[in-house]
Amino acid sequence: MNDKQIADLIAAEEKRQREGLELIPSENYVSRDVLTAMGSVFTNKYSEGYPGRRYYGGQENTDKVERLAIERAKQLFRADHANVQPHSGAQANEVVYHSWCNLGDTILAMDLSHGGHLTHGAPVTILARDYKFIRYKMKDIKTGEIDYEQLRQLALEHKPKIILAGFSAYPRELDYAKFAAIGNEVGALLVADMAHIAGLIAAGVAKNPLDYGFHVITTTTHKTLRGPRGGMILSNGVVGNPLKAPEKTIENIPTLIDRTLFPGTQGGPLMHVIAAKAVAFREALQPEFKTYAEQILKNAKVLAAELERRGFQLITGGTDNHLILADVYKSFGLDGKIVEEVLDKIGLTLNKNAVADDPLPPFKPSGIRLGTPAITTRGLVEKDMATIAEWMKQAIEYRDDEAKLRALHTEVRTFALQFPLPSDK
Ligand code: DSN
Repeated sequence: MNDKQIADLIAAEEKRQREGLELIPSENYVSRDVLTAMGSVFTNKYSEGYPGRRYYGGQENTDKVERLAIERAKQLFRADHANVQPHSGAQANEVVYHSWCNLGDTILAMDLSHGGHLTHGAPVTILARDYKFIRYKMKDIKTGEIDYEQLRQLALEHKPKIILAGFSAYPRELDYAKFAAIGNEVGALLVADMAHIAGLIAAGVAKNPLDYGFHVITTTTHKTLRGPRGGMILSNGVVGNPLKAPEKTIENIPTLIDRTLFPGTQGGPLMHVIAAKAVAFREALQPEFKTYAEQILKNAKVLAAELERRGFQLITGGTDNHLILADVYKSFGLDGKIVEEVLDKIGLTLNKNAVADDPLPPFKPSGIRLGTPAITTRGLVEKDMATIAEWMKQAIEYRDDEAKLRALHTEVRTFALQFPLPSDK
C-alpha cells in the first residue's frame, strides 16, 4: 500500500487484535474469505434497487451476489424474505419503524438500562423524536425474567404499533411465545432485534423468534454471525414489487421493508459488503459453525461462573447466551469506566455498561459487559476461562501498580499469540 500512514495503522490494529483478547460481546474476527470479499472491486459499483430491478446498468454480477446473499440468509433463518442491504443494525431498525409506523406512533421496547439498545428509543436519538417509545423492564434483576404482566398492561394501555423484543445487554433468553401472545392481542407488529444472538439462532443453539410468530427480525451481521460490519432484515409474508406501494398489512411487510429501505431511506447498497455477507452466511451454514456457536455458550457459562467465584456480581446471576454483565460498583466499589481502562492496559478489551436502574451516570456506569464470541473464534475453550477471570480480578486488584499491570500484559500477550486470527489461515 502506498499510503504509509494508513498502512502503519492497519498493521498496528492487526497487532493489537493479535496480541490482545477481545471480550467485547458484539465483536468478532472474520475469515480471510470475508475480508477478501470486502476488499473486492464490488466497492466500485453502484446498484440502487434490487436484483433484476436496478437503476444503473452493469449489474450482471451484483445481481448474482445479492441473490446468493438473500437465499443463504433465508435458509439460515427460515425466513420468507431477507433484505441484505442495511448498512448497519441501527438502519435496519429505523427502516422497520418507518415501514410500519406513522410519525408519533407508539413502539413498546425494552428499557435501555435493562438491556435495550439506543435505537430502541433512547431519548438522545432522532427516532425518539419521531415515535413515542414506551418501555418494559425485567421483573427481577436476580433472574432476569421480563415482567410480562407489565408488558401486557403497557400494550393494552398504549396500543403500540410495534412490540420490539431484543437487546444489546441482556444475558437471558426471551420468551417469544409470551411476546407473540401479547402482540397478537393488541394487533402489533412483532419485531425481534437479534443483533447479538443472530449467529446463535443461525446455528440452532438459540430460539428463532420467527418460529414463535414474530413477523420481523433485524440484526447486524458482524457479531456472533461473524460476517462483515452491516445489517439485515428478515421477515415473513408476501414478497412483492418494491417499486409499487402495497397496502399496509402485516402480510405485505417484506415489500414495505424493501420499499422503505430503497428508495425510502438508503441510497446505493454496499455491494462489497453484501458479497462478504454472502460469504459469511455460507460459512454459517456449515456444520463447523454449529460447533463454534455451542462453544461460545459453553465458554460463556464457565467464564460467568469463574467471575462469580472471584467476587464479580453478575446481573441476573449468569448467562443463557454469550453476554455477561457484572456490576463492578457493587462488587468492588469501582465504576465500569475504571475497570474498562485498567483491563485495556493488560490487553483485555471489554466495555463499561449501565446496569438496571443504574445509580451512576452513563459515562461512568456501574457495570461492565463482556462476552465470548471473539475469543471462541480464536480457539479458546472452557479451561481458558478461569485464566481470563483471574487476570481480570488481578488487574482490578493491582490497578494502581503499573509494574504489576505490565507483567500481566506480558502474560496476556504471550497467551494470545498462541491463538492465530482466523484471517491468518
Ligand atoms: N454497539 C453494539 C453493541 O456493542 O452491542 C450495538 O449497538
